Amino acid sequence: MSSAPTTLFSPIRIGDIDCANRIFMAPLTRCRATPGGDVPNALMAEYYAQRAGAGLIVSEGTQVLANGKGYMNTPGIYSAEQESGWRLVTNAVHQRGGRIVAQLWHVGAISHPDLQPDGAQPVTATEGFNPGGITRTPRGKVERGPARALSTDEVRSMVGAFRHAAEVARRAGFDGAEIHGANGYLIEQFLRDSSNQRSDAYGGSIDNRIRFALEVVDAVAEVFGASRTGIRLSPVTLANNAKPDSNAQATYGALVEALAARGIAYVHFIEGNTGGARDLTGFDFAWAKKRLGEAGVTYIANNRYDRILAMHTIAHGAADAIAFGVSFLANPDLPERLRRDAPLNPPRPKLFYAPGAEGYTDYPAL
Ligand code: 8OZ
Repeated sequence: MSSAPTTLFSPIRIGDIDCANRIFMAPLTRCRATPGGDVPNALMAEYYAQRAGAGLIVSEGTQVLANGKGYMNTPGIYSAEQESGWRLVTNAVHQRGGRIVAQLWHVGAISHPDLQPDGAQPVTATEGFNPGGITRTPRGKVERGPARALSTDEVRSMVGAFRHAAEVARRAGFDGAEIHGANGYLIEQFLRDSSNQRSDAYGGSIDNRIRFALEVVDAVAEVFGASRTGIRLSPVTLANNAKPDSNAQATYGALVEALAARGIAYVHFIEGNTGGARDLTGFDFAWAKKRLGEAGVTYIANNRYDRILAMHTIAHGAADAIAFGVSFLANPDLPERLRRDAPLNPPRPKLFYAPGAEGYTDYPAL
């Protein structure tokens, strides 16, 4: 029996989510939520609906708690108003035949007191951990400072916050949830020994450092089912000044084994340094693809893919789907353009995080 070869344009079923093609929209922070309650709105619904031709849309990072916020005007996913706002988004995407999962996010130490309820100190794995760097708050540009360690009880509450956010996402009509375990944010702060020096059950050994991530996975899977739960990982990124783990292969390898055992829908890998060179040194991504594949877990690849690299990667079975970030932002009809090998709109980076429709919903389709 012969079957058509798998291409970038072939449908794929990811857990229980049916996707029309393997050209996915990567999560992209755009800072267009309505200020005040960080509420998703009609403009955001239009933006996502324009991109419904993606096999799967991963929403921008959406904070699971007010203290999980690290940038101005990122949307939340914990309040009743936010649930209604997200309902606009999921309805608009579904009406166009698309699929969308919510990316559940807590920035941990990447926040700043100016962005916290009551000007509180941001929270993280280790007392005093300071990722450094400059961020923008309502006061302008400010330097990040040291965060405080979550107590063991607070870590358990944080797992509950992810569970609550998944419940909001499910009621809002999302097809599933992706846990943001990448790019130097809270979950990655727990994973790496460079940012986790805890001495309780959530620090020290690899089993302890991956515990928080796995408890979050299990909590989200209780809400959506494992077949609608994914996680994004960046084993070797330096994003947000993240320092490498002393043994990324061992740490992330143990996590991949545990995720394979759980049979979640997918793992979404940032290959190399986020938005930077595709230097894959430090983690064996091909091993992860093979190990997850044996367990029926989809491998989504991301980081600076273009049409040719994406087509070759799918044809060779090195990934099951490819997530495109900047090119999807600038091309609402990216799958159609890749199909036809049509030219792409150039992105306008100055408007990536600016308010309003300009540089957001005004990129033309073919
Ligand atoms: C760019 C700007 C703000 C946030 C990430 C959520 O790196 C982000 C992000 C990216 O994962």
